[in-house]
Amino acid sequence: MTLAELYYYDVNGYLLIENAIEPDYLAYLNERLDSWEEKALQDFHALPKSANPEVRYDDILNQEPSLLDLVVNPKVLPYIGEMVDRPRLKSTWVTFKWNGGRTVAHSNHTPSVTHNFYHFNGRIHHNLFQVFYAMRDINPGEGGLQVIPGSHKANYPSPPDDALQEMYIEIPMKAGSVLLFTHDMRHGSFNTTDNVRRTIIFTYCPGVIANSFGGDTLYQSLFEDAPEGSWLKYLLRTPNGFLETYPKPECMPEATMK
Ligand SMILES: O=C(O)CCC(=O)C(=O)O
Repeated sequence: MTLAELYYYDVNGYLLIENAIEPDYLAYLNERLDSWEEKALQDFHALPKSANPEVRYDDILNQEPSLLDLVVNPKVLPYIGEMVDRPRLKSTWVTFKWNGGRTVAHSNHTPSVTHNFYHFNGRIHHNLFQVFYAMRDINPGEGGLQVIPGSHKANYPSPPDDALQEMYIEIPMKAGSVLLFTHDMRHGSFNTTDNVRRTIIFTYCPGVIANSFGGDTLYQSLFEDAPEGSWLKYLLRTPNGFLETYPKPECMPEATMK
């Protein structure tokens, strides 16, 4: 990470990186996701009329092996190495959002609960580091993430969202770009168009944090198949308090301070 990127990320809570997925890989992933979207459309039609027009498949990594290379995307790995302590992969999901599809604004930041805490102590530390890939262009109104820049450092608890509307900015994205952000930053989204928003989202966390569901062995079989000594194996390891359950690769992607 450059000093400019560190400064931008620390102040705002997010960073947009364009061309984060090689064009051939992006095309291949989108081909795979076409069948998921067909399935999602059926699931969407089965939803009650009053439901949020969104279909989300959690734990997509165990169901879609084409995503494995994305876990160790060389364009993103240095940022994970720089900003997450002893990182591991916690959650993976794909989301399709139709017109009216919404994620209500939220964040896990509190000014006082220290385990929910983005902080700086000689370097940036995260609890939850979000890696949000646009698989198609997300133009204004098409469900781009809406964020309150800097809210990951708020010292007061969030008032009701109605009072905050003017503080949100929306982040349009090009297909193949990635938005890195701290889950402490307040964020949500709303698709007001007829274009389907297609995103893949990964959460990385420090090795001490447990999976949200699926238990410690969520990635066991992928871990076993991953090459010895690889970053993939390391990121898929089980959590275990302050202990490492697999050695970190020696060749850490270090920040290039410019
Ligand atoms: O899918 C969205 O728009 C929201 C994603 C989100 O809330 C998250 O990554 O924490």
